Amino acid sequence: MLLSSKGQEHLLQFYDQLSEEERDSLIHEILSTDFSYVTRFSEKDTPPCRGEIAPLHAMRIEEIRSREEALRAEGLEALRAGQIAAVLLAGGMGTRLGISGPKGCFDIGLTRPVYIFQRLIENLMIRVRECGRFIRLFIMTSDVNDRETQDFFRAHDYFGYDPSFIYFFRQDMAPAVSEDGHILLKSRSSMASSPNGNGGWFLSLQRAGLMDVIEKDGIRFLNVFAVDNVLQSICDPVFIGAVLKSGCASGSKVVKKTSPEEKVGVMCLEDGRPSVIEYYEMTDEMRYRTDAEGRRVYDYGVILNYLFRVPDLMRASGMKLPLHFANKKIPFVDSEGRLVTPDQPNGWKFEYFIFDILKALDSCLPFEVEREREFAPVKNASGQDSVETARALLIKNGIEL
Ligand code: UD2
Repeated sequence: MLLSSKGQEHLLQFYDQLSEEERDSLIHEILSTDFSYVTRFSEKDTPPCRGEIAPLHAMRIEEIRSREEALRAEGLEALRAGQIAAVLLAGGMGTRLGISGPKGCFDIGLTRPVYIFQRLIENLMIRVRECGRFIRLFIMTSDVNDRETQDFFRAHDYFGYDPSFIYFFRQDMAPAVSEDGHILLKSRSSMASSPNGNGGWFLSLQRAGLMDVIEKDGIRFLNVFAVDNVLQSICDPVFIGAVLKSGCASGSKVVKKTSPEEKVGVMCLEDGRPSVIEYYEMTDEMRYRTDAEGRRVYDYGVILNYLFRVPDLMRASGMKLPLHFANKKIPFVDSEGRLVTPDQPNGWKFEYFIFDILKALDSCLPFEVEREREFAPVKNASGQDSVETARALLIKNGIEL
């Protein structure tokens, strides 16, 4: 009944051939699947229209420097009062890097092991020492890497962090579908699925029951960041102070673009609300537009380090986020039950993006940081944003590898 109303009866095509255990597991999977992704599949052909785009001014480095002491003091006070927690997004698959395990377990060291998770914890420890207390750290994993991630942290003694301040939670999974919207089977008794993108983090955190910790501790802001930036500055008191003083519901660390053509998403206003416009959505007129002082107005790219005010997230969490669709090669079993590994994209994965949450909030402070000091993403096996470029930046920042 459930399946026929969704046009997905084929999920039971091998049911008669399954063992009792496999049947139970398939039924459990079906009952715990969120079919709203499939229902929204038709949105793929009608991407939502963008609203009116306008510049959103960033707090620039010169201004930050001139107010740094006061901003730092305000941020440290909030940290010392336990009002800030960190959220590490580590549910992704690391496909571009070409590794099979969790990205955070990747070793970027040269003469000693330097794991990505280790680098992040080392950076967070700077804050712990600065504010004299451990900071709550929520780590989002997914079904594909949860066990390995948790085992890795345990095996490395949490890199010196107090484990009672670390909370792992799993992000939700989304089913993967064929070109015509049918959920693919990865085996006769299991559906193909993938993590539902980094925009689902707050719902998953709520579902994991972690709002209890947040409420009990009086945590007011969450600093959410990506696993792949090995120079990630976490719970930066100056950033926190700036967002607190601005009264904004959120903040976003940004870097000045290297050129108007750089392929990064840029902070802007959309119908008066904070938003990110992707590089491919920008016209040349936007790329080169300058203000009265000759500065380009769409010049600050997001690096995936955000501060979100908790009550505003709660208010926004009921809102429907846009769904993004990625055309991928997805292994599946055919109608004969044979596993097929396609060499061309054969289906679609669904994802929510974190920056779409910004639009559901009233305000955001873009906060400029020095790229060379805070942004060393490890995304690709070679070339731009690769292990080599990240290593070079770490060495430049005096970090031994
Ligand atoms: C991300 C941002 C982009 C820019 C860039 C800077 C999004 C959608 N894109 O691009 O705007 O800031 O970073 O480096 O925010 N993740 C999960 N679960 C998922 C998918 C991703 O936890 O289902 C995590 C992943 O582990 C990583 C982060 O999200 O920590 C970004 O991953 P990505 O590869 O999807 O985004 P990317 O690098 O294309």
